Amino acid sequence: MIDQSVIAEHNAPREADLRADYDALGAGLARRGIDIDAVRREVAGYGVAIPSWGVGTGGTRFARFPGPGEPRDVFDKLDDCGVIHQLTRATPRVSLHIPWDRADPADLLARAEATGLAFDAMNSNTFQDSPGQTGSYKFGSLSHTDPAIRAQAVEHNLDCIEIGRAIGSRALTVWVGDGSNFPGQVDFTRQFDRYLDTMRQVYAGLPEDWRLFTEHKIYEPAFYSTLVQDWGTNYLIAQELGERAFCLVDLGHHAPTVNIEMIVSRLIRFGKLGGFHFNDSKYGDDDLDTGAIDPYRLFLVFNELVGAEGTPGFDPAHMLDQSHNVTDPVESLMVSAAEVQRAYAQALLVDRAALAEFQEANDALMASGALKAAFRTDVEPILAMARLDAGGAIDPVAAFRASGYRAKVAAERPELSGAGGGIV
Ligand SMILES: [Mn+2]
Repeated sequence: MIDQSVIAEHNAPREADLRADYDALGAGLARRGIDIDAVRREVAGYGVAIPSWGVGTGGTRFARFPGPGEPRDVFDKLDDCGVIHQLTRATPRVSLHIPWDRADPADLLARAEATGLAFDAMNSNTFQDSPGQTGSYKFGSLSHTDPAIRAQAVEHNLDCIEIGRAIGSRALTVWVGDGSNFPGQVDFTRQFDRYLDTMRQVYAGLPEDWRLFTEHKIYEPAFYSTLVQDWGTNYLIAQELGERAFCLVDLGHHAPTVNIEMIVSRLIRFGKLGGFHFNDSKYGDDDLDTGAIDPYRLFLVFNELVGAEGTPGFDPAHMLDQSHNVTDPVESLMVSAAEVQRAYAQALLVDRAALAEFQEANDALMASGALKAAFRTDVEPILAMARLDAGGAIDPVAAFRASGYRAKVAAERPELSGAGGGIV
């Protein structure tokens, strides 16, 4: 962890300017009937989970270029996640991935406590073979033609639940790579029926206070057909499984022109929005940093979420899920957490009464303008003030660079080939 005095030293010369910027923004928002302190309190209470695999350098199908001081195991990952939360105060939970993060639950809890973190959803992995595994997932997992391999995949998911129970997790996220590469390779209906049957067994093993999230993805690793390819199939699964089954929306898992905020709205309307994997994309499942390509789309997603606040049972989980190939993962995750907070803060500024009036009057120009007025507002002083109040850094990346943390862990962590990366 970073010594708190480093953060105080970083904040001291920046605080007066921040307070001046915050007061100026507050005066402008007050003229719009918005209380800046109320927005700041909402932002301060908002958290987005970090995926454990995100703190390692990602990679592509072609290569992976590891950076210095990469985490060697789940405990190093928790340390990095702890630093991200220490500086941003926006990432209080970590999402583990089994088997990559398998460890004694008591040790996991101890390190989480030491780093000030809690555990978010568990993620199962039946898209690759693990050492010691009997049957191969080359031709699928939960939907495999071989009942023994399907049973093995079910058992793995139940194992993830057991580990999660021991460390205080309350959800299981299931994403499978099952699909096909050739027309005719699989029977769509029989494959889906096999998946529904195995997922019913996983659902039956879910503790009463847990939720099950299924994640759709349009393509990859299968390139002709994918078993859970879109939100429609995902919704059917959640409907079939039961009331504790929900759909997880990964922003990158759609065709480039798909209207994701509208999918979010539909899932909210029918009580099946489980949560998000935030990232950004230009072409496909690019896993670029959240808000790096299309921050307006991220804002429009949050506009739907803020609009739905107060809906009974509405409690989506929020997590980052991205791959860092050319940046320091800790820096990318800090910036991305702020991008999610920024979209949330901007969505809180939307004049919803005025927007509803414009919609009723079919005033398209003014309705669009109501959204743009919120999106154009620079809310950075609100985010920075929320961080400062909570003991975080006014500028997390600058504070991280000043801390020397990366050089320190680079000296302590010998490079391990093949560790860390993963794109889900
Ligand atoms: Mn994902």
